[in-house]
Amino acid sequence: MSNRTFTMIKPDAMADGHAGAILDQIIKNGFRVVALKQTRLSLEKAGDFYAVHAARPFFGELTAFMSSGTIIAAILEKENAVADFRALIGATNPANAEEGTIRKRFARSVGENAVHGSDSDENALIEGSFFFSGLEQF
Ligand code: 3AN
Repeated sequence: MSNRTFTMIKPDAMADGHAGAILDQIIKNGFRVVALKQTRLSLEKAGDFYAVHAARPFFGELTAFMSSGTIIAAILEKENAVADFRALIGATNPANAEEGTIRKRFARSVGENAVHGSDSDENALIEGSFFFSGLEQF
């Protein structure tokens, strides 16, 4: 079990002014910031990042949305990071997310759902290295 996960604050939450509150909630819940940057994905890069979803019907919508504005990408550290972070962000569809979770508080919809959280240790590593070199991780 690894102690790191990867997150993005998505364009909806950035545009809605929630980045500060989301980072505050993450840090107050015991996650240490290993790496962090504001950036913007091109449509092509968004497609690379979400390649596992290429066959899903929402792929075009997802990549268009994820390249529609700036994001904040971060690697986070905590014991049991992947599972604890998934619990903190809540269900993919904010309508089903528990009260107080990041998606319940800040997401607009299932497609524009405020934050990404890795779904496994393996993907956390792959996704973190998509955005950050070893020299950028502390
Ligand atoms: P999660 O982000 O909770 O792991 P996944 O892996 O099922 O959820 O989906 C990846 C991303 O694809 C979601 N964060 C969401 O932005 C988008 N997505 C998932 N389901 C839908 C849907 N039915 N319609 C539009 N976008 C979706």
